[in-house]
Amino acid sequence: MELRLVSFALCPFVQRSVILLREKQIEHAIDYIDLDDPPEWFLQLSPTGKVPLLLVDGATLFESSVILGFLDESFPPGFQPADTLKRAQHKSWIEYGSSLLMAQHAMATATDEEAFLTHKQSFEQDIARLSEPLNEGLFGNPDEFSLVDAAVAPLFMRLQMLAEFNPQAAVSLPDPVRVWGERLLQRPAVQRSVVSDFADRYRDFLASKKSWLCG
Ligand SMILES: N[C@@H](CCC(=O)N[C@@H](CS)C(=O)NCC(=O)O)C(=O)O
Repeated sequence: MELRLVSFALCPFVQRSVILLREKQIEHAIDYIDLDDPPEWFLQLSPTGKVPLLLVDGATLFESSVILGFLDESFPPGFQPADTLKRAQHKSWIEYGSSLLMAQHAMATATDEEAFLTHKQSFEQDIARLSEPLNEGLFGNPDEFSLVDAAVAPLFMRLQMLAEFNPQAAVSLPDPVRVWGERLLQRPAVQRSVVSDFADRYRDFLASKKSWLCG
């Protein structure tokens, strides 16, 4: 199977797939595009105009959660629970992870202090909801990797960087969530899932959006 991932270097949704590809050591190629000036071939292939796309022997997959499911089911070992209810619950939390990524982006790109603090407060409430499945053990043994891990690790990476850019961006996290994030950030597949100058590019990107945090 020939796999080509179409990426924008800063996209957390693409990063989910890279993490899984690296965890499973699946051979793949990555094509980076500029989302401010997307090439025509990309617009032809992507119905939503969004990355990631995964090109599989020329067929096109879109939506990060679908790509995660395809890669997991096609390349053993599988990282999803066998139990159908638990598997569906994992998918629910992956979707929740997507909404957290959007909320984090809104917080990071807020252009004044008041808007930033409003976004931060609601983000802290939203991310705290992850304590519930963690406390219930829904995501399994901490040493077992799951697709939920791949889906939320980009969130923790950006939270850590934002706090380094500006201490006011440090969000308070309930212990189970904080520990989960710290554990994920230690995984080699997560550390190697972004371009080498990611932090600089991310800060420049936020500055270009007139982010209050990086102004
Ligand atoms: N629901 C999509 C979200 C992907 C997404 O929002 N990608 C952003 C970059 S991080 C994008 O391509 N934006 C371009 C646009 O909205 O025109 C997924 O999970 O794959």
